[in-house]
Order: sequence, then structure tokens, then C-alpha cells
Amino acid sequence: MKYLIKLISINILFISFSISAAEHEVKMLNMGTDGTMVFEPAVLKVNKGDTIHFKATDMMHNSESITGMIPAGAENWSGAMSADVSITLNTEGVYVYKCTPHTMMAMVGVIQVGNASNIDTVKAAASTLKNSFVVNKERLTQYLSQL
Ligand SMILES: [Cu+2]
Repeated sequence: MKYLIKLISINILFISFSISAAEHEVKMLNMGTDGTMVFEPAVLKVNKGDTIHFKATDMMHNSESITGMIPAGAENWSGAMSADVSITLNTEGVYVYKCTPHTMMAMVGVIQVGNASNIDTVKAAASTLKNSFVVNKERLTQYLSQL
């Protein structure tokens, strides 16, 4: 009995940790492990209520959500150039965002919050967006395949 109570209390402790909101950092870089003009890490899987801090590690980048590539009912965001921006994601689904001046170079990133319920919509939009990339054409497809 004593052992069982101990086990239950450990479980409660674990659950309370896993539901508390976490913070994540994404760097905006001229050069990263995925090549030039990248968000790092570019693919994040987080929990509902988590906060993402986009860091202006290198200048002349921003983070802006892409209309039609975020879950229905979720709020768009648009960070200023060369500035940190923090967003809290309270709607489940897949979010794709871009660096506005470097969209052509496929400077994009993906965040999955909970269930990827809108993945089909996002993948369809991604196949269109891909046509606007002049370099790194497969980058977004590759990111989405990691979800
Ligand atoms: Cu950029």
C-alpha cells in the first residue's frame, strides 16, 4: 500500500511537469546546419500553451506566420526585422512561418502543437509555396516529413 501511494505520487509529479508550459528558442541565422538563411531548430514539436522565443541571433531576419498554413482559429504573428519575438501557441495543429525577406530562399520553419490535425491543408499549401523558392526547394517538404 505504501509503495502504491508512492508510485501514484510519482505519477502525479510527472503529469504536473508534462502539462506545465515550456519555453523553446529558435535562432534566426545566416548560416546553420541546414544551410544558409535558416531557423534553428527549424522543426519543433511542442505542447499546447508552450512559448517560442525567436532570437535575432543574426540581423535582417524576422518570423512571420504564413496565412493558410496555421491551424484554423489560430492567431497570426508578424515579428519586426532584426528583433526578438515571442509567441505562445494555444491552438493545436501545424504552423508554418517564414522570414519575410528570405522566403524565396526557403527560410521557413515548422511547429507542431499537439496533434497535427491540419497537416493535409499545410502540405497542400506547401506544394504551392515551394514554387516560390529559388533555392532549397525541398527544404519545407523535408521539414514537414519530420512531423
Ligand atoms: Cu531571413
